[in-house]
Amino acid sequence: MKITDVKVFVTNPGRNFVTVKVITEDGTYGLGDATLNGREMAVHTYIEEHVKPCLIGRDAHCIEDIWQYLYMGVYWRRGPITMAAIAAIDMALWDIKGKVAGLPVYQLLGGKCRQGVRLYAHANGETIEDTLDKAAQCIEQGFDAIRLQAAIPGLKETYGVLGDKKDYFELQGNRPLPPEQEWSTKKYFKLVPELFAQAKARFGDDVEFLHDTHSRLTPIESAKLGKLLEPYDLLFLEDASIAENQENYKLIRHHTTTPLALGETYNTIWDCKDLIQNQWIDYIRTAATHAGGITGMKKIADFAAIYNIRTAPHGAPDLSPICFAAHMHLNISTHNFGIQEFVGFGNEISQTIFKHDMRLENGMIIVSDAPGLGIEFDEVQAEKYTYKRSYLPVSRLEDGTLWHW
Ligand code: GCO
Ligand code: MG
Repeated sequence: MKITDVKVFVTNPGRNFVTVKVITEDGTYGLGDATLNGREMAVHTYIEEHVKPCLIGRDAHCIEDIWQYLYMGVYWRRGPITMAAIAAIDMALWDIKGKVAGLPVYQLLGGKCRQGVRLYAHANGETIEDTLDKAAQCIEQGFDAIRLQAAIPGLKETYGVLGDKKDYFELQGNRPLPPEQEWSTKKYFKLVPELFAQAKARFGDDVEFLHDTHSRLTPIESAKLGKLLEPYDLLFLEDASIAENQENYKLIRHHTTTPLALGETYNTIWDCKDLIQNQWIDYIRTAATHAGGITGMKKIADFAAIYNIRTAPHGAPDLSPICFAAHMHLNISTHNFGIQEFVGFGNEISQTIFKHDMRLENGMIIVSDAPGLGIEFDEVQAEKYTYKRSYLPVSRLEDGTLWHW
């Protein structure tokens, strides 16, 4: 079943998404997500110039071989741009295989391990009280796992809170140059243990809480935070410290029993190898779009399973609904799946471009039974909303030193 064309679209229904369509000789096509926040056009060019010409004429059924051809066969392995390109092609090929078989992709991955996919929602606010009121709304909607982020008093903008923006699309969609935010570990420590103390006092044990430090702390500071949060029994603490040096987590791990999660920026199994085989983390958060698609994610999940580490795929608004659909097929069929991050199905315009029949029920997603990934992309509608350059923020300490964002 020969590949006859590969198309790449960059659309901006409020924020940028890179979508890939692989078309075969009988007209069957598959869709993939290649969105790389703030570097969208680099992936677009990579696919157009360096991937598409090599795929025309290849057999769309040879998913693993094409994955290896684009990974091992390129000499310049790994990296976010290469891996986002591979990811999108890989998702599209799984979509095609499912459509040809007449089966949803999760059936090709081994079938259902559970009835639905457990989610964690986001609650964020300008104050602790505001954040907890948002958490109460999530509980009313049926969620029993909630990530809490509150604005840090005295700092210019805080990661994970909306400020005066109405949603994540408005927050992240239109920043033609990187905005600057401030960081102070001292001010952060004044807020965060108190946030979780109040959450526990207000909601008790029925809800599980999570938190994303977004890599702002040094390893010993992360260890301290983990210890301070132990009484509140977090489901996990995410990205406490950066782990380019994976050994950072050895130190954190030895000081705290707060479960640790990491990996949303990782591109391959090699980025998390030491973390997994030393059991320094509890949840691996790679995303299909950034870690080589369904094929890449499956390799990581199976490796993690040996060490009792569960998956918790990244679910930020900068991953398109195609990635989310791919995650659903993985999550429902992966035995060591833990939990999926969820921030809604996108804004109204985005929902007219990406169409699917995934259902949200009681804090869980009921996965589509449509053949393939079960998602459609309206090209005509997408073309109305053209690419707009937009960047993630950068972070500085109060004295101006550049810091991890
Ligand atoms: C999360 C992430 C996001 C990232 C974003 C960057 O846990 O959802 O940390 O908020 O910052 O995906 O592009
Ligand atoms: Mg995160």
